[in-house]
Amino acid sequence: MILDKSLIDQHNEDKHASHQRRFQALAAVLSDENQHVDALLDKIAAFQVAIPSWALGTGGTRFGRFAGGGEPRSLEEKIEDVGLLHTLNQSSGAISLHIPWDIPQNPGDIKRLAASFDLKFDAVNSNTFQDQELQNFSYKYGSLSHTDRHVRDQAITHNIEVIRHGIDLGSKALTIWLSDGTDFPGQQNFRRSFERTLDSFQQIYAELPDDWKLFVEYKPYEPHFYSTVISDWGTSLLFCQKLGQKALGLVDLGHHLPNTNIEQIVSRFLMEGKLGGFHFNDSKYGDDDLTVGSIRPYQLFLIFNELVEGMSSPELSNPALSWMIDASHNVKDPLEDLLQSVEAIKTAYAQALLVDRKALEKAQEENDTVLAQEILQHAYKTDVRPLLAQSRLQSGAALHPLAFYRETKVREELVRHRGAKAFATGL
Ligand code: LRH
Ligand code: MN
Ligand code: MN
Repeated sequence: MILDKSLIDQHNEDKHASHQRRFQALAAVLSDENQHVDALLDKIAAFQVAIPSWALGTGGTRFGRFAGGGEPRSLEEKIEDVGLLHTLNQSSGAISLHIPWDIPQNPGDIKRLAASFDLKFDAVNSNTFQDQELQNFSYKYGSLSHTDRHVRDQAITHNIEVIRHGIDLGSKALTIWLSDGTDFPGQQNFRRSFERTLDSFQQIYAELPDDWKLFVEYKPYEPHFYSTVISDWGTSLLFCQKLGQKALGLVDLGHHLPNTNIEQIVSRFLMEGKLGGFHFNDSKYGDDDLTVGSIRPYQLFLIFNELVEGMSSPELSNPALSWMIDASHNVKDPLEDLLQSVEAIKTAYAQALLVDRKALEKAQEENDTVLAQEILQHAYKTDVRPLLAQSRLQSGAALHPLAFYRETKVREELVRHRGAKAFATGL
């Protein structure tokens, strides 16, 4: 399905007058506060968040899945869906593939299709957490960390194949989330499983093209419940430091134990120049993969506050970051959910851009705790929605993507094209 751009123009015209009133009011307040509105709009417009190919179908739990219909049945249709999102918000200009869930059979065609929607390929993701039909060895007791060399070799070969797929598509990074771990005390020797994993990583790293990055994702539990090999940011950093310059940590917001201070982790990674990117989602209990910003928007803002500070600091030299959503759950229309997630990410980013850095630094130096909080919360409480809408308007996107999506009955149209029983493959 390809959206008719003139419908977006019509939508923007209908909403233009009320939007202008709200935007002009905000722009006046921001100018009074010495903010450069045009520079803010440029930064907001440039911020692109990649969409994972596995988020386009309704997610499930181990107890069930309630698919919604009209879901993409192939990689081509997944690209079409991301194209739809990008047309609506001009902020989702990349797709991230999980191999072998989404193998590009004919990479030339796939690349052309993506380019027709103005989409790039973000990091490619390997999968050694499931056994595939034709594979020789099982990952039941691990993959890159396995005690048996044959299993490790199989997992290494898979990762190298994923790099090759990525090269064909123009990706520039491989993300490894290693599910390896144990379920019971004593099951494995922690040190040896680390060493085996490092050896496997080194072999994969050796195959990375010069201009590629390797993202090392960490997670404290699930699918294993006693230990995981890459349990936390410290372990991820350790691997990255041992591997070399191209290896960088990846922060998935859902991969922390409750109440972890994620913004401080972000600051530490940035300090070492070792932050690679993000998997955005939100959670109440564990790796819930809920819509970004739906549970703890203030935490998201605080994370972006560190990101903006760290990425603009002349003392630091972290490489450019990769932004991706990693969320999918049981109840919402996945496309609506992704529109909400992108909006939440850009909201937190815009609010963080508003933080008066000089005043904050002064308050910190003078130990003025009250003022420091006031400065942060002043930015956080600013309603930046008209700023985001204006940035969309200037980029040719819809003023209100979600409203447009519903008004034009996009999902109904997808169900008509693909069928009520079209369920996406993947998770
Ligand atoms: C693991 C994870 C990881 C996977 C994705 C499907 O919980 O976050 O990033 O690749 O889910
Ligand atoms: Mn993730
Ligand atoms: Mn996860």
